[in-house]
Amino acid sequence: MSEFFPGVSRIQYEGPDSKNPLAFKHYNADEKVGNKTMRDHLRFAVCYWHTFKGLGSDPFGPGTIIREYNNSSDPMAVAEMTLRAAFEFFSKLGVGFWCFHDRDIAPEADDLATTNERLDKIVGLAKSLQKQTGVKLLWGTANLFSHRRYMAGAATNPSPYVFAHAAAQVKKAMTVTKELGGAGYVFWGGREGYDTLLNTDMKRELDHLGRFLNMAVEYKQKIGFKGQFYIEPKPKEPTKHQYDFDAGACYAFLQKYGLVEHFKMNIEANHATLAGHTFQHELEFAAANGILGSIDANRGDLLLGWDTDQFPTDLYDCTMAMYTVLKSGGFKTGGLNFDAKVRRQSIEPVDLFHAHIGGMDAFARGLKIAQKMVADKTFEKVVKERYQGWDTLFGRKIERGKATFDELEAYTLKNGEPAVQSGRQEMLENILNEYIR
Ligand code: XUL
Ligand code: CO
Repeated sequence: MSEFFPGVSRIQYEGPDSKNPLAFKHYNADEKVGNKTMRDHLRFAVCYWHTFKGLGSDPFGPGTIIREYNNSSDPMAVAEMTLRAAFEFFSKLGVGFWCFHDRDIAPEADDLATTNERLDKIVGLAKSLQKQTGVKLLWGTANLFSHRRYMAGAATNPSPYVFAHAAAQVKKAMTVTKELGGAGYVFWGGREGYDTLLNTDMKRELDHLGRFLNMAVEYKQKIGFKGQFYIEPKPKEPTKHQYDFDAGACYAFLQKYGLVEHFKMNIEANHATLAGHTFQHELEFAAANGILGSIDANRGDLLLGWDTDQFPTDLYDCTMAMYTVLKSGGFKTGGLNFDAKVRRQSIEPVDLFHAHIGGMDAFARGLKIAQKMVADKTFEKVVKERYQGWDTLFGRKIERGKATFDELEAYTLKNGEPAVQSGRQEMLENILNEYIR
């Protein structure tokens, strides 16, 4: 069978001195960092939608990228060639996982039954390619936002018939994710939000979204799908105001609708920054609440303010993200999925390799630096010391809920003004700079 990436062979680790753009300088899959290999720490995944279906279109013009595997007028032939190209890419890059939306891998037909038949055909091929290459599915999901029926949302659509269509689609997407041995299933809100309150019943829409996700949990149990459910926060785009705004909003939503035990978060870097948070803030919030599951690895352009989905190259971001991941015990079912796309002018297939190699190297460096920070306990000691008052009998009594306002008033009246301490921020930032080099 002919190759889709003929000029590229399996990407090798050549070390930090290599000048070869098609080699890893830092990601050495079998090298141990702490007690696990880099491969097992980082669990890299390639996303299907940007890497194989994205052709560089933007609001001002159509795609700029021409791919050989699109060279047919038969959409199923294109789907099959694209899947073969994708598995060639995964193998040459040496990633362990991939992620997809149902409609990325198989084209939608005029009716749901035919669409499902098409999906089954491609899933059959995906199953055999997974077996041949050893590449596994990190998570699957459904595209509930591209078709015009979903213009007013899927689960939050004013029409129950659109809700029903979305339910049927998710049912099928979960079934094929299970069939492919997926380690997870993602719910990203798509168009679950609103553009104007003049035509929106917010309470009803939120209740419907809660109902929809509970129905998904019921179906998961029915078919015995053991993968992890994730919710992926995003504050805006495509709607002006998405209900899954950030990790905090999602956590409150999951609690209200009795879903917390069934979901973890899939945190995306660029979604965090769109919400006015740092990437690490969102990860830390999720970790603090025991719901950090997986990551969509990318970065935004802070001067632009939309979801630019660029490949991650910022060492501070990668380091601090891995610091939180390591402190919270590492990935279990999740991993680092490159939900990122090459720029519109990066029109050659080799650009896809450069992009992923750069992202993998950046996270490998982040992992190694973060592991050293964890092992040295430098920042951990500072934090512990800063809160040491809470480890005294006095502090513990408050934490355990055994103190009252009356007692605390009496203590303060007797002991006077509490001592204050420096936060040492500048010193700590300097120490961090010593790690990142
Ligand atoms: C959209 C986004 C999605 C989800 C999967 O911004 O991130 O691709 O990751 O639906
Ligand atoms: Co994403």
